[in-house]
Amino acid sequence: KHPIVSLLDNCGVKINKDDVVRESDPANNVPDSIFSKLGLQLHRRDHHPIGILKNAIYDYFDTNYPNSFLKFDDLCPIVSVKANFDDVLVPADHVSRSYNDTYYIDAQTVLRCHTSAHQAELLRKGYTHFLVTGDVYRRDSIDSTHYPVFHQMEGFRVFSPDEWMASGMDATSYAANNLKKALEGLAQHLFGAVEMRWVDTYFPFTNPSFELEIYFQEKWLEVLGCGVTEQEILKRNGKMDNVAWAFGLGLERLAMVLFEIPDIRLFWSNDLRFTSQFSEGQLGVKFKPFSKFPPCYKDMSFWISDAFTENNLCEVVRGIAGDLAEEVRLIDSFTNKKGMTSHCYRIAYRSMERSLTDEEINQLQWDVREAVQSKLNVVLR
Ligand code: FA5
Ligand code: MG
Repeated sequence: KHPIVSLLDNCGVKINKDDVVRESDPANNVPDSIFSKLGLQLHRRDHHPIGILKNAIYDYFDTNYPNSFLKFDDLCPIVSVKANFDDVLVPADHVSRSYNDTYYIDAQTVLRCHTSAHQAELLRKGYTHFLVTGDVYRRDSIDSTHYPVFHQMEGFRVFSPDEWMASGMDATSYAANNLKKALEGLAQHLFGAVEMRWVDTYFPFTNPSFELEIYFQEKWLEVLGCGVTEQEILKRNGKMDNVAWAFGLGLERLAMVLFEIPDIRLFWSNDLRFTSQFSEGQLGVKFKPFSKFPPCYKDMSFWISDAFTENNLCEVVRGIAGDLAEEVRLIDSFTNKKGMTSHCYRIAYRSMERSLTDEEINQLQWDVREAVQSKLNVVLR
């Protein structure tokens, strides 16, 4: 039985299962490496850093808002295009809808690219305070803080008019204020003192919208997005006279800061030297690297075609090298007189668990070159 079929059974998703497993379905762009992650639910393992973090966030909400936030951590990651995009007002031409950014099972069904996919459904069911934790899927770049499968926690809170009226503030400022206080409190609860900053941003489903960044490994790391919910979403789902805030936490990013985990691939490691360092309820643990093998860099140059995208390249690289690919970075690009554009990418190979031999890396790079040439319609130089 194909793993996705049992998953669909459990989710009660009504789509044609034959379509899902038919590799040739033109709308299906989900590779095996992603299929194999479906259903693993790292966020439901109490000894895994993601599960430990989820429970710590639950504690914060239970303490500060007793008996108010309902928790969901088992909603099906396979959702309709409507739930993932339309219901949260993502415009028809928004890049996130493209096959380049999102994994499609068929033309109407995707692997959710954010936990916001559940907002409207839960609002319609009448919930006003909820947390939704789950695995989310995106075609994305390759580096230490990006992975095509990761975990988010959505938070949503609806206010009734008397709540902001009493404050003398307008509804939007009241909600924005309350949201920032809630998340600053969460950061304080998780990290104690930490260097952080708010950045204004845009989401189709909130206005105003913000991101929180934390200073980590000498860089600003974006850990969450949030904002005041667009009135249209409330209106469509029976909350016309209310105001609400919402957030989406990047759980890997927060766990990297909390446990000092340097690379996002480690969350998927079954190596006991990783897994044994964490235990249920233990927030104070700092990860001790068990090996520091040097990365090996290989460069690859090619003439691109119009259809070339970096996400496609990254997926080909992951398809061959899996988690041995640590980073794929554009290091040079130029266009010649004939209008042809050349890109040079540097791939860093490194195992978190062992040292790689020269033969192994050369073979990987050879296979990557072959695959890039045959699948991406580019001309190697
Ligand atoms: C969203 O996904 C919004 N749905 C969040 C939101 C919810 C905003 C509710 C407003 C209201 P964004 O694409 O920025 O936003 O992702 C949220 C977080 O997920 C990021 O801040 C980051 O911490 C994490 N994240 C994004 N992409 C990756 C990735 N490839 N690997 C690991 N973490 C990621
Ligand atoms: Mg973002």
